[in-house]
Amino acid sequence: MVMDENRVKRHLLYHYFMDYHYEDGNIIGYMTTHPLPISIWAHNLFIDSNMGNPKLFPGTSKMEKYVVRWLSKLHSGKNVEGKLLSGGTESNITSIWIAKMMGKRNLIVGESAHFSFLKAASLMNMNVRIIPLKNDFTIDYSKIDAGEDDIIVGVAGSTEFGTIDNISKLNDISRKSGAFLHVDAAFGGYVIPFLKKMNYNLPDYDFRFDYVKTISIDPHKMGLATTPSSVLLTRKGLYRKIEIPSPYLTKTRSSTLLGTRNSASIASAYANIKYLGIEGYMDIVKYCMENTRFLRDISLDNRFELLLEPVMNIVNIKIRNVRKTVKKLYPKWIVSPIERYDSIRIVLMPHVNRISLEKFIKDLKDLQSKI
Ligand code: 0PR
Repeated sequence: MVMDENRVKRHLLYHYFMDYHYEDGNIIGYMTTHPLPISIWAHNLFIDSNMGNPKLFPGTSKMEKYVVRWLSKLHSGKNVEGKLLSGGTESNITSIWIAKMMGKRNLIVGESAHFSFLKAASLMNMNVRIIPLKNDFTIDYSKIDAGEDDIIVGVAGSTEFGTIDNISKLNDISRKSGAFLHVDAAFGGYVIPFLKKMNYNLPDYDFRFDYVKTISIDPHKMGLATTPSSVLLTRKGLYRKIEIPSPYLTKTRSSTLLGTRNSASIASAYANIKYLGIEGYMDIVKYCMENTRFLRDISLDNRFELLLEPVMNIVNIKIRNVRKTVKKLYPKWIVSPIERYDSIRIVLMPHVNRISLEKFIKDLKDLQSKI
């Protein structure tokens, strides 16, 4: 042994305290949070599970099916399958990979689509057409000229604005053109269904639209599960398009990008669903939306302008000199710059509270008066 356990632990704590932590209250611009305690317990219990070799882990496999069924039901899915992948990036890449194997060659994304689609296009040598946004920060579908070689991406809960593209229109375009339609609900998939159950007037985006082929939904964002985790739901049979032989494993065909798959996150996502259920998730989303409203109101009271009325638990505050302000706020406040729209993004995750928000707005106001 080079070091005894206690010394290793001291080293770990030293590095732990170098990091920022959600419970400190200063990370207010990012869409991850501290996982629920039950999901951490579940994660640790299944720490050595590997769904790359599923027949060694039938219990984990059963939980994965349960999580997929639950999310499918929440997304009007019939004849839908899914797998728990490593994050929104892997889900989006996998969807584009499936589409590629179905003969698609070009990617059409809105200007606010997540950068993971550019990675997918780079990996698969695809052309990308970037479509501008309308005034409401959703994709301007009237500017899409799609053909049957194309993939159209719609976003339900955009990374920067929390807006929801008009999937109904994208579905029509897909029907007419034969383009493949993917919906990125990495953030919105654990928010919008619950808001709709609370009678928020939000557009539909899920499998009720017959041309939606795949949907990404991330438990490690608003699902409050451990990282890494994302579920890619697909119409039945689509994972088969990317199947590769894996002859020496317990399942002789592999249809995920990763071989060894971190499967503790399956247990984590499962635990949260069992613990919270739909009602519990509704309560969490309700709390986040109350804080969204609170931040909106105190921002306006302090003469800030918002880039848009919040759709979900994301607020964009317009400021001057974005880069400099964000730099000056750090590390007291960690927010995301959206420089091209002269604004900053605050994501009202469950760890963000009103006391922090009040202090933040005061600091922002002081700083802006000096910049
Ligand atoms: N799709 C959407 C709509 C997203 O917002 C994101 C990530 C992804 C896909 C990709 O997901 P993964 O990061 O799981 O691969 N959006 C977050 C963001 O860019 C990711 C994030 C979260 C980054 C927390 C930093 C961080 O501290 O804000």
